[in-house]
Amino acid sequence: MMASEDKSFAAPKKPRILLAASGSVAAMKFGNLCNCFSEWGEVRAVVTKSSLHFIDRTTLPKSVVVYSDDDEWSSWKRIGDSVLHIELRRWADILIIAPLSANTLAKIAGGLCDNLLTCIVRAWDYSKPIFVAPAMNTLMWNNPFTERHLLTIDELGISLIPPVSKRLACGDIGNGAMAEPSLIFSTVRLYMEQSKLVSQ
Ligand code: PCO
Repeated sequence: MMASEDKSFAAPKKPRILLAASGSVAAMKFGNLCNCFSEWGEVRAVVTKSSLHFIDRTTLPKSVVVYSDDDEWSSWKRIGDSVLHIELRRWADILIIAPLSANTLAKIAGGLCDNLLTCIVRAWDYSKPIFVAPAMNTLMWNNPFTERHLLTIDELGISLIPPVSKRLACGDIGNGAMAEPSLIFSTVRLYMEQSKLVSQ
């Protein structure tokens, strides 16, 4: 048998996708995003408190378990009990944050970890990929902090799926809208297949 041939009978493992939403109006598309990824991998979701303003829970597939800050410490009573942000980062093959708000971008770039999502990022094993799809008002996107923060997260090894120009939630027209869920899905899937992190 050739070394490269796989003659095992085991079903190929589905990629374990950790999908996260932070507080931007674009979180209204989170259900759509979860549906795209659920057809391909095993999906678990992490939501921040602010993202919950925009997420309609009824749009999330039933198979997707949703974790929020309240879950982080509710199961922890004593040393030896599991810590949720560590369990989730061990479980995941990849983390995708879509939308990534200006605030969560700044927190990640500054190393802050004050909620479930930022604790996962701070505790991340960077041999595994993270993708982010920012979404924010054009002036926030054009603010000099954004470039500084993007440079910093790029150095950490986080991959960017850039925002696009269109009419935003507030009526402004310009860059800052989250990339379409279908584009986020195809970008991540292509990456995982090309880097052989998942079988095709
Ligand atoms: C706030 N921010 C935004 C967020 C970025 N906008 C978007 C799109 C949505 C509609 O297609 C809201 C998803 O425009 O990602 O608008 C203040 S202006």
